[in-house]
Amino acid sequence: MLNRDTLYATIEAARLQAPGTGPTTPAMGLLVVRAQRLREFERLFGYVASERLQVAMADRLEHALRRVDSVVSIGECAFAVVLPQLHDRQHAALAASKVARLMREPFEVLGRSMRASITVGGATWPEDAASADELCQRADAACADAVHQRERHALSSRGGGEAVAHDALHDALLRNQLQVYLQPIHAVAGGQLLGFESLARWQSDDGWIPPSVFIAVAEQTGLIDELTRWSINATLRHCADALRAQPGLTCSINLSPRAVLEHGIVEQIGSSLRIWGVPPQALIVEITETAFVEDPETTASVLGELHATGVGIAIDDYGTGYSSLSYLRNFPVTELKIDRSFVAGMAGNPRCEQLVAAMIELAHRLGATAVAEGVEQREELEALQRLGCDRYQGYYTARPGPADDVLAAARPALEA
Ligand code: G
Ligand code: MN
Repeated sequence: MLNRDTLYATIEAARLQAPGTGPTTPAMGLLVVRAQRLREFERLFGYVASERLQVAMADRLEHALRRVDSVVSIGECAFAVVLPQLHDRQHAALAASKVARLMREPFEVLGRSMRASITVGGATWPEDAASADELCQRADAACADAVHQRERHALSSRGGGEAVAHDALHDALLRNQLQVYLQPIHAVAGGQLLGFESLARWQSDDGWIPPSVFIAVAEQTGLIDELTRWSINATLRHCADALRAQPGLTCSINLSPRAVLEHGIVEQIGSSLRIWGVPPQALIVEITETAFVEDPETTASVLGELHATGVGIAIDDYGTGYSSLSYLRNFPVTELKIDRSFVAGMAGNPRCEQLVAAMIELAHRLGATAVAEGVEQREELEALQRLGCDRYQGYYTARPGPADDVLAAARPALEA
């Protein structure tokens, strides 16, 4: 009995229950649960046994799942499980792993305890698929992948498969699909160009992949050192020209918390600076406060070494992380980058303006520069002028763009 219509109707119903949050948040998921090597099982235990196994599997699934989930039979000892209202992809991965674990337990069939080899594949909507049919295909393909990789469960590799993601990113690095975008940074008072922040962008064959995604992939798959090396070299190559035109400019680069912990990062930055003829004082390394969570001692000591070579150290997205002031105690920060949420909040919320004022003062008392991120409106810039902020960047003045274009557009300012 193939209940394809029932299954599609159940999937459609679950899609409508979707909480409908951000574009990367899966709204629902589908698991395909299949007993493998059924013929072998039947040879061992008889035909009746596989019929009973089918019933026992259904029973176990029904008991394991949430009330909102539904189980639909899709074949011999094969089921689809529709999971509405997922929080995120991890939620689907947890469900797949839980079901796979439960299916490993022996089944009581015909008075005997027997084990079956059962694999679970999962896919999420809208990440992996645009239709019920595609979702089923993806989950089924993930189930086949699991068998192939000798795993008990797998999620569709389109959204999160590490091996696939690793290969794609590696390939992108080789094929120069990654690009440096630059966003100009200006003086709050006077408005002159002071430097650029470098942002990595990846236009894959399937479209733009957000940095949050590919940086996470790089960190998870061990490509972070390669990505960092690429990013430093590509950035410095672009900045070297601009710096020749205006020696006082700075060039800011984002380092992921993991990249800071990679062996030899200080030497690597030093050698890239020499290769491109960029003085260390022109480079600012940006890290988020989260960098101090995983391994605060090593992070602080690496950044201390880097600072000793003359490179500036900025705390990025300041005020949103696990803000603790303790790491600032012994740490040579040269720049605080006030997160754009505070900047955007200033207009409607006087407390935001007070917080921005306090962050600017904190920066100054530490001998650091205060930089406002994400300035989108004239009123925000005016408030920053009143508050004595040093530098700003944001859509109000300039969006990030391909390095060559941004530098070409800045040429008159540079030569002025
Ligand atoms: O974490 P970090 O501050 O490095 O993030 C920089 C990101 O912020 C970039 O992806 C950039 O495109 C984005 N960005 C830069 N300026 C603005 C802005 O004015 N508004 C918004 N919403 N985003 C911005
Ligand atoms: Mn940044």
